[in-house]
Amino acid sequence: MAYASLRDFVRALETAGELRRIPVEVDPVLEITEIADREMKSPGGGKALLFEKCKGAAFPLLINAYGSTKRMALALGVHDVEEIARELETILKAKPPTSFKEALALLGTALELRHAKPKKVEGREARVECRLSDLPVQKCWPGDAGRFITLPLVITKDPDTGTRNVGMYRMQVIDDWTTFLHWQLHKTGARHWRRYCELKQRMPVTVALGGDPVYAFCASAPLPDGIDEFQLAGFLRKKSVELAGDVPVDCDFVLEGYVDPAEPVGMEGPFGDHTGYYTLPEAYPKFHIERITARKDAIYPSTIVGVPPMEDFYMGTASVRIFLPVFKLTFPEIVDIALPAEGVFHNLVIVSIKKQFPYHAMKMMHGLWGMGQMMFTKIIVVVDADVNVHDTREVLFRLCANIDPQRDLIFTKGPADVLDHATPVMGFGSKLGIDATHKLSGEKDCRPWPPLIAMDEAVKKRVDALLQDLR
Ligand SMILES: Cc1cc2nc3c(=O)[nH]c(=O)nc-3n(C[C@H](O)[C@H](O)[C@H](O)COP(=O)(O)O)c2cc1C
Ligand SMILES: [Mn+2]
Repeated sequence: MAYASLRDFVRALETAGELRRIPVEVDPVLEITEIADREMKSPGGGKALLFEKCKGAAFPLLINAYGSTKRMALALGVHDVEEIARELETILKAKPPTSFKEALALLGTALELRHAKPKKVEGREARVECRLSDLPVQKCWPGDAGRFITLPLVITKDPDTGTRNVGMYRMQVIDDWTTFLHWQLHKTGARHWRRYCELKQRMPVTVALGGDPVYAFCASAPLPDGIDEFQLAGFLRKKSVELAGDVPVDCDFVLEGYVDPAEPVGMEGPFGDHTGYYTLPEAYPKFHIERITARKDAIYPSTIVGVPPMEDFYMGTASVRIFLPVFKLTFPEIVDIALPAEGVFHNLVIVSIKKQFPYHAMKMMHGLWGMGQMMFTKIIVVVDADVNVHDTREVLFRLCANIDPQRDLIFTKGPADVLDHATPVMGFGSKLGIDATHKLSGEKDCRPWPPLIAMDEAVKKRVDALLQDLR
């Protein structure tokens, strides 16, 4: 189902009892964070919050709109994100692709067939001109360098192929017409920018905010370079994204401008980040804005990141659920994957596998480290197929019971999340793989493996009946 606008989604949240309106004036400088953080940390992720009066700004602010399993599904127009995973699995099974990239390319083809390809249209909603200080951009945490736009759709193009990319890269406000663009080293926007630098050409950049909530989810999803996020959006909302230029017509705000490769980079940050720590200042380019327009009824979408659990956990989890069928094509041994909130995406991945041969767990680790943004994963724990990876207690029990540290741990190195402050060098670090599966006879240094204790099914049934009689 497609939402006609962000306002339309707000109505859906309200109908579902998932929205709390805040009618009193609240300051986007720190105060909204304190309220939103309490909400995000309340059981199940609390509710979405609509701040109707933001101090010093002309527009309302929506936050925590994705911050629960239910709201995340609602944003994607389904009851349960697993519906999308199943649909994707059916499409992929029709003509099994041989790689992750091919799988997504096939997805693209499937989308074209169902007319989910973006559609060019003329003009958009009546709009008003504005400047950045009209927007309720948050200063999130006390140590932040300033105000940061946290849910932007940063739209850029590959200068060689013209291929579009939509990435979610935070933007630190410098003044009314300038921001930083925080596209990290490994992201597609950064690759486009490096190419413009080589060509010594001015880089056109358009940033959109709001519109159908599906867009922001797609901008954050780990699609391979070359796959258009708006194509995925069309698939998810079962309706083509209507574009005026490269911007969905229903977006609430549109910021048009450029990055100049001739201009020296500046120091962006610090910023209270996903990691739960501040990221220290690093060099990033400046975005020069030439024009900002807004819908008359515009709502400014925002989020905060920080000590987990936060709203982005639900966005990341939805990505993993939706793309699990794609992972399984390359790795049919995978049963399930979990990225616990405490691991903030890249620190910890737990994967269960149907173990078929000696050292299978090691093959799984290397496979994951070689797949897209999974390359950033610091610790991978592999468990047997019967372990519920979402039950951290069960995982810890098996991990502690099944490993001989010397035998079952592997260390390696590779690209790391640039936000990880613990790595010795930015963007590069060591990795730990823990094989917590049962060991097979072909594996070195292990004795015959004992069975896990479990009661006979027949006895369980008899006892169920017995207890029923007693009640
Ligand atoms: C709330 C939020 C904020 C994010 N901020 C950034 C950021 O500032 N810089 C960045 O490189 N990635 C950031 N990300 C992650 C990227 O959006 C994500 O890696 C995405 O897949 C990148 O798309 P790309 O492969 O098209 O570059 C953020 C994600 C979320 C959910
Ligand atoms: Mn991309």
